[in-house]
Amino acid sequence: MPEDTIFARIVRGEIPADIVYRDDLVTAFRDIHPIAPTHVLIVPNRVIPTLADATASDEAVLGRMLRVAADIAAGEGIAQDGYRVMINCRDHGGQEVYHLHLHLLGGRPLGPMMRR
Ligand code: DGP
Repeated sequence: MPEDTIFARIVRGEIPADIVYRDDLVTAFRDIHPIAPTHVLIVPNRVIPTLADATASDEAVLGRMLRVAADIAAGEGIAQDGYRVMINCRDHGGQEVYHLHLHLLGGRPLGPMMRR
């Protein structure tokens, strides 16, 4: 069942995570394998497997994910220098966990977006 993703279990409090924010639509927690000093994942509380599965009825939660990313970046003290938000989608996007999530990365210069 899609409700049984690892991130759904974190949202439900069934497995531990370093939660930095939660509200009625989204939960944010630190990535278990950070690639930057700040590496936070922001996920919808209700499972949407990938960005490609999002519909018009998900616009509120998609917007909330971005707003919360900006608020967390401000709280982490990385907004002034800047940061990156990223969503990996499906196979070619390198998505590993099929529960939509936004990566918030910052705290050091992140370099160009991708290798050519
Ligand atoms: P992606 O490739 O976009 O699907 O990234 C998945 C991220 O999820 C990856 O950076 C590692 C992170 N992750 C996987 N399992 C767990 C977990 O159990 N807890 C936490 N906090 N992060 C996890």
